[in-house]
Amino acid sequence: LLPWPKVDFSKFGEIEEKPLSRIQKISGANLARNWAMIPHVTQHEDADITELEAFRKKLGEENKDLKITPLVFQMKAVVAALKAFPQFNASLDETGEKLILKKYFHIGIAVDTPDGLVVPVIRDVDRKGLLDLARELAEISRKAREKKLGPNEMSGGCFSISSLGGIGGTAFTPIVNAPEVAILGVSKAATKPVWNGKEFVPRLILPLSLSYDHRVIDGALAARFAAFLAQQLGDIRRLLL
Ligand code: CAO
Repeated sequence: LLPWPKVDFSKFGEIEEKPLSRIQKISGANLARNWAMIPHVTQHEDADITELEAFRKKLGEENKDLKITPLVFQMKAVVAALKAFPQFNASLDETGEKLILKKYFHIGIAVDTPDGLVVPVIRDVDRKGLLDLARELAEISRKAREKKLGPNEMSGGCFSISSLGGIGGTAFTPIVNAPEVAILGVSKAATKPVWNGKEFVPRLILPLSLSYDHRVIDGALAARFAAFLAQQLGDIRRLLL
């Protein structure tokens, strides 16, 4: 690789120097390694969450003390997909010759903080209900923003979710959080006209972007995983199974 360009920017105009935070340096090194070493592909999929949103709003009205965002439903849908496609709940060992399949379901959640990106892990998502997950999500995002997360709260993840849905966007290409083999990016849900065979009807559509390590997962499997996820989110009866 060519060395990083060394430029005296002050030659061209006024500048200011700002050192990177400790978190930015650590996450930057990890992101750079993962981006360079993992052959990434991103599969995009749409989920119709019209019914899911109606249910979420109802649940929110019944539990006013809690903030129940779409993310907790996405966590449950991801666990269902990991169970159906165990290759996604896996890591390559350090030799790159063996796949380690995990029988537990710990999900990392990318949290944006003033000092940079951190990924706390919520353990045993398969064994927790939506309300417990909402409570835990609020707790870890608060801890993340107050820099109170311990190392054990940021390790052991099987799969990560990066939700930019509260901000905007229609799709993006998240970077796999090694040694995990896939990550789900979630963009902002929007009402779109959908053809139901007779007419266009307004439906709430959630854009999903699944990045995966192509050494471990092939495109057809990723397309199936993403379609399965969309199906889970599209039919809350499945999600509650
Ligand atoms: N579509 C539409 N609206 C959405 C949505 C989606 N996909 N996801 C969340 N929302 C809504 C929420 O319902 C909430 O609405 P109200 O304010 O009306 O209640 C609002 O957006 C804000 O949600 P939130 O961001 O506070 O909560 P969350 O559970 O969705 O996310 C957390 C929590 C911690 C993941 C988030 O705060 C965060 O930090 N996101 C950024 C992650 C990030 O930086 N990823 C990038 C990694 S790569 O650099």
